[in-house]
Amino acid sequence: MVEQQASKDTIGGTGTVLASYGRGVLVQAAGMTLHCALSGRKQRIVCGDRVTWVYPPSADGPSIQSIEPRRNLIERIDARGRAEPVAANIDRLAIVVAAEHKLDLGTETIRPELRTYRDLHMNCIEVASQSGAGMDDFKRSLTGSVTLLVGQSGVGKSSLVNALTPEAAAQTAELTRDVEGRHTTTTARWYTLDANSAIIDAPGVRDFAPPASLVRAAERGFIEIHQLSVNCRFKDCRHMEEPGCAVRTAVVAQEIAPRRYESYRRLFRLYEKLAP
Ligand SMILES: Nc1nc2c(ncn2[C@@H]2O[C@H](COP(=O)(O)OP(=O)(O)OP(=O)(O)O)[C@@H](O)[C@H]2O)c(=O)[nH]1
Ligand SMILES: [Mg+2]
Ligand SMILES: [Zn+2]
Repeated sequence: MVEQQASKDTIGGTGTVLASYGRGVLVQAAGMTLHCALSGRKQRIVCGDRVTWVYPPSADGPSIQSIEPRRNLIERIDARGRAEPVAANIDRLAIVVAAEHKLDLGTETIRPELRTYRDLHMNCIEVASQSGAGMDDFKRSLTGSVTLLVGQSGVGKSSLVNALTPEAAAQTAELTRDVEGRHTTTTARWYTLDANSAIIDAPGVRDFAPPASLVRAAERGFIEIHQLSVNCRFKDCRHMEEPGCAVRTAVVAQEIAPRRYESYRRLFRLYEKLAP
């Protein structure tokens, strides 16, 4: 919304942050795209933030006045183990994985794994941005929410976004490209799909290193393990070697996919190693 009284007055309004570039942010406000200065702000502003901006007559351009409280904040852990904010106010994560290095031959090889996730009621969409296969399904799944794409570098997140919106295709070339000339995404970028839907393309992850402070959080990522943990004998069961562990019983009974349990164990050990 833009409130403008007269050209000599301060103008301003609210908007959504499309991208944050360190020195400034790109804001979508009432159909305009504004480059706003941060004017000495301490708090990091990220893609997806709702902000108010002002443009006083004496200023060189618009700047950010305030950030609205966030519903949530997605962070990644940088090489030094510090949390780095990526995007805020997200409704859903879409985890992008490439089947065998993007073989467009199909997803037969990973069907059994997809089955595991589908059984956990996670929506799995098989999609190829180059052939366009599955793109309609993908598009439909994005309707009515703000979706953040996450996944390893090079799996095709930006290619999916480019196939969805012409606006993205035009911008990718300038926003990306690393020293080796690869088109790798360097900052999260919001693309509006319609009045209620948006997709955010984010930089890929190369390694995953969870913050050591969140050891117990390993379990949270595995909904089936988390749900069963209430039946473990010990309230703080780690589901490793403890007696009376409902999780291990379920693995033996094949109610939990062994592969999922193995992933849990691997993650748990990684947390343990990182813990002070
Ligand atoms: N064969 C095939 N290649 C693809 C497909 N999608 C992407 N690629 C190629 O894979 C490479 C990496 O794709 P990107 O879309 O840049 O990957 P990304 O996930 O955005 O990577 P980061 O920005 O580094 O995280 C590009 O060379 C694409 O052309 C696909 O569906 N099939
Ligand atoms: Mg990318
Ligand atoms: Zn247990």
